[in-house]
Amino acid sequence: MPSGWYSDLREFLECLEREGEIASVSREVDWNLEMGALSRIGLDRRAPALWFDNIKGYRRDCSVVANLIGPTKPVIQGRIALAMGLSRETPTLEIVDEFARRSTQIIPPVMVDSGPCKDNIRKGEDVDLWRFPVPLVHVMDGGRFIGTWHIDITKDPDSGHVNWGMYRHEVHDRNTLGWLAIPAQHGPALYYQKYSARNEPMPLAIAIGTEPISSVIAGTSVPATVSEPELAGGIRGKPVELVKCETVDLEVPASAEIVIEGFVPPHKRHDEGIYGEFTGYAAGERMPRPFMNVTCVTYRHDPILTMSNMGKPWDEFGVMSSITMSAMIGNALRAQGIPFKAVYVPAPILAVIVSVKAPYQGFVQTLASAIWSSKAGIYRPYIFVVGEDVDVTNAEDVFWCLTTRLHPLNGIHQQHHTPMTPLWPFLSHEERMQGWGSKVLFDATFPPNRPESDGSTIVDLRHAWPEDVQGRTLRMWAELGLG
Ligand SMILES: Cc1cc2nc3c(=O)[nH]c(=O)nc-3n(C[C@H](O)[C@H](O)[C@H](O)COP(=O)(O)O)c2cc1C
Ligand SMILES: [Mn+2]
Repeated sequence: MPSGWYSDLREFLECLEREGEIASVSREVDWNLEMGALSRIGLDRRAPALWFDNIKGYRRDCSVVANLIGPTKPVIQGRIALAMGLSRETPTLEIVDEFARRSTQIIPPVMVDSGPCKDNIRKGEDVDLWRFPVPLVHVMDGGRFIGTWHIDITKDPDSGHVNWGMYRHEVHDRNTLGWLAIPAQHGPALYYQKYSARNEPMPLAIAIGTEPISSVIAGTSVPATVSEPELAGGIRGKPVELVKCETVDLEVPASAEIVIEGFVPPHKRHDEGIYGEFTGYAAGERMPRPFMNVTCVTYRHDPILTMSNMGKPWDEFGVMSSITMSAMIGNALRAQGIPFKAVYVPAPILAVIVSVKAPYQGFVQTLASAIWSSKAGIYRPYIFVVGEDVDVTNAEDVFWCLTTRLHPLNGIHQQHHTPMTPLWPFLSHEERMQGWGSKVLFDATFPPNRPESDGSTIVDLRHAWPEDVQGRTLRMWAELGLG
């Protein structure tokens, strides 16, 4: 069990070392597909995170950490539990509950005068993003992506509200970066529209390699009314330390490994993408998108670049979101007083599974509407509602419920013309171009007024034997030593 909180990425890496959750790779590895393939193998085998410090063609003073929050054994979210200061064997729904509980407290950030991220400062002509061993992760990627696990910091030009997000960044050249933020989903894409309408460039700062919680919060769907730096403080139980940028009016975590500052010019576009994504597909097209002119890069001595390898489940986004989205959707339902037993959003996070005991006829529709109107729920095209006896984290249990309680005609409710993300693999080309999506609710609950005589009595250990017989036979089973 780790003690205390991590002030920077390096302290978290020390914790992972103590827990056997990170492995050093000191033999030479190529940034060109080899780091990508090795980290994919690590995800598939639920192996420790990987720390590459000998990258072909690069000085050894910059290393790369992959799979920081990747899937683990025995509990898939073990490293995010460690990031939260919990035991790595904490059961999934306990991590979700703890995240949900802490996310209702806010702890504002504190400003500091300087920090390790200012060890080295390179401005203007001295900016060279190729200095860092940026990986080409998948063979289908449109380029090398430096931003795959980081914080994007932007400010609403009207309200001054600061947003933290996480959007992929392809390196176009030594001082130009790609930027993909999907409008209906993200504040920054709307901020950019406001700056553009005024013909002004949008300031953007990217902090790579922060203490673990801040980056997790950047990748979490947080309502626009909530401040991510304050939420990160709440989850950590300790404020985030921020420092001013050199060339833009924004603040970044002081202990970040690498900080990239610059502006997204209005109206201009550069071809961007594609990238192998968390859905398990490289969906969408390489097409003109906004980009960032980099004005300054600051970095720690011996900087560590974090790299996330998106792809077929499980990847880091799936691991992280299975905790954070489940918690945020749960909190949205609680805020509206809508009863439920458990919510789980497993990778690839397109489906929300909720267990409930429906208190009245039509309740499931209200539940689905509430999920789809919450920030974390907007882009989940599938909702599966199951009975409260079902373990939402157990795919076999969920499948049993779906294939026995879901009425093939009456249990399926579709919504047309909903907002979409181009990353949804099932969309037709026309839908992608027109920006239309659709959603579906699968109601696998027995109606509240259904008589037991209609065959809804469950036959498992808990329901088919009296409690005293269950207890007695479980003890007998243990004595028999049958495992
Ligand atoms: C590694 C990683 C890369 C991501 N890249 C993008 C991206 O390029 N574009 C995007 O719209 N969302 C991306 N996401 C999802 C967003 O980070 C997520 O939706 C988050 O809620 C964004 O914050 P916001 O709600 O403040 O915009 C990515 C997530 C992760 C973990
Ligand atoms: Mn955000």
